[in-house]
Amino acid sequence: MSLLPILCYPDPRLHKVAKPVQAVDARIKTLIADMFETMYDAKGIGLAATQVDVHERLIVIDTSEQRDQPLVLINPEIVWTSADKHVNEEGCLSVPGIYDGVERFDAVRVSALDGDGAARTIEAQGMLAVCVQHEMDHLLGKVFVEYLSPLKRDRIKTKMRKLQRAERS
Ligand code: K2U
Ligand code: ZN
Repeated sequence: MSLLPILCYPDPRLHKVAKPVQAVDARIKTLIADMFETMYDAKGIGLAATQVDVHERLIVIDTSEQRDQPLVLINPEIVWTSADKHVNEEGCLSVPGIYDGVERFDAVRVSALDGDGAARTIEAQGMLAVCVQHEMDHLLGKVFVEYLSPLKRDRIKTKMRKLQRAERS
């Protein structure tokens, strides 16, 4: 398994729209393993393929306390959303050190293929529901800071560019 580099905002590749996975083959299974290694190493609870510069509809998630309940969503589609929404504080491995409130559905139902290519439907509430919505935005080329005001977003872009310049020097 390998650690994969995570794209950092405002990298334009984060805004590419992912295409459906055509086959759950050896390439995809290796990518799934590498994405989990990368997510756990980065202390994340979710990671979308877009964030590692692979523009296919694939998400890995583990919201468990023990970090032992991996969830793979291939070609995920939200098929139901709750009536209620709430604002939750979100972060993103592609926007390190930035946290802010985003309104999401309290619960969602998602149909997807699992890591073996079998069709599944999952009901998500709480943090899992937030994470699923956050990751599915990534597959559409959307980063959570785009829900914030233009002023906040510009300040974040400036801060990220400074961080990246410092890392290069
Ligand atoms: O970058 C990512 O897509 C991983 C996200 C997933 C996530 C975002 C918002 C809310 C829940 C999950 C995070 O960066 S993982 C880091 C994290 C961990 C716990 C709570 C919030 C953020
Ligand atoms: Zn993110």
